[in-house]
Amino acid sequence: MKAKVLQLLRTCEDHFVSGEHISNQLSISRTMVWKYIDALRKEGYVIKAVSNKGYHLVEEMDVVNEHAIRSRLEVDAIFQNIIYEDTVTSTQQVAYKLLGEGAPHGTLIVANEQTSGRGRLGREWYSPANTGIWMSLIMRPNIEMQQTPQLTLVAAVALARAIKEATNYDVQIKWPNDLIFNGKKIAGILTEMQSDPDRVKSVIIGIGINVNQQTFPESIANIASSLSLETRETFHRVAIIEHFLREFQWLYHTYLEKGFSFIKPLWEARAISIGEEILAKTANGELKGVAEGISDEGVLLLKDSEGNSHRIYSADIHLLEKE
Ligand code: BTX
Repeated sequence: MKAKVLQLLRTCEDHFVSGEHISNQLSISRTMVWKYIDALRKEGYVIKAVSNKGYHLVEEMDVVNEHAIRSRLEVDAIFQNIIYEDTVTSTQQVAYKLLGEGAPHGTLIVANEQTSGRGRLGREWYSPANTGIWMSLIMRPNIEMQQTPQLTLVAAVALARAIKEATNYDVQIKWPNDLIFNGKKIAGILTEMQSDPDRVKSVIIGIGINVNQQTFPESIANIASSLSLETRETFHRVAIIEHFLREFQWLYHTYLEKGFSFIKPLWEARAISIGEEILAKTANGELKGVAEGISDEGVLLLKDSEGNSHRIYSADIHLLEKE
């Protein structure tokens, strides 16, 4: 209900909305309207009340919680099962637990802070409170197992587009899972698949976005940054989440319908490593060469100095000229 009150206040952004209107629209008493307004104020929303006029949402603070997200969902949004926690070990871990309890397709887990956020291969993901977006999506796509890595690329395009819409800044994608701003990593994606021997049962897509951090631990300060550090502005995390969910839902469904060929040009238009000399560190060793692009399946194509082509399914990519 709080989400609906917030939604009504937001749709009347430029003017007052009367308590009577809210009470009629939501079929609740005027006293209940007042209680919800009071609760929203306590969360940090600045809501002006003028007798005979009603309520006016003067300022939205960077409030992230379940109803702040729900109030911004499209009517046809698939992310109806929203779980918000203040502190978790890792939203991926929460997602695994919820999967065990039968969580539906389109479950969204968001945390304000992660104490054991993780990246690929068990690496640490720095996830301090109040400044970043740490979330996981549970999806149950009907795709082949080898297609799962494509979902990382779908999410990367959705994220780049969402950041552009919410902040007006362009970010780039480094294959397979990094978002880069001014040469530094501002977001990462971790896609984990659960499968039977022959089919994908579910996929957990973890997204970490550095939004308003002003500092980073020394160990990653030279490679990591936040949207705020790069632009000297601050951003509302919930607005970025809103745009991401919309973009991801649209791209995900279009991908399932039309295949990866629809995503490929959108991905390539934002790709940072293509045409560059790179070092790919794979589980089987290192390969040096020019990144030629991605295949129709989303696999990275690399040509070494002897002209041999290699298909890279999973690796860490280092741009040689710039690093
Ligand atoms: P990755 O393995 O590509 O990157 C991990 C590496 O990135 C680390 O080893 C470190 O060098 C660097 N790093 C650590 N923290 C940060 C940070 N905040 N910003 C930039 N660089 C950093 C990337 O893995 C995938 C990350 C997914 C994170 C999300 S958050 C929500 C979900 N829950 C969870 O535990 N993980 C995912």
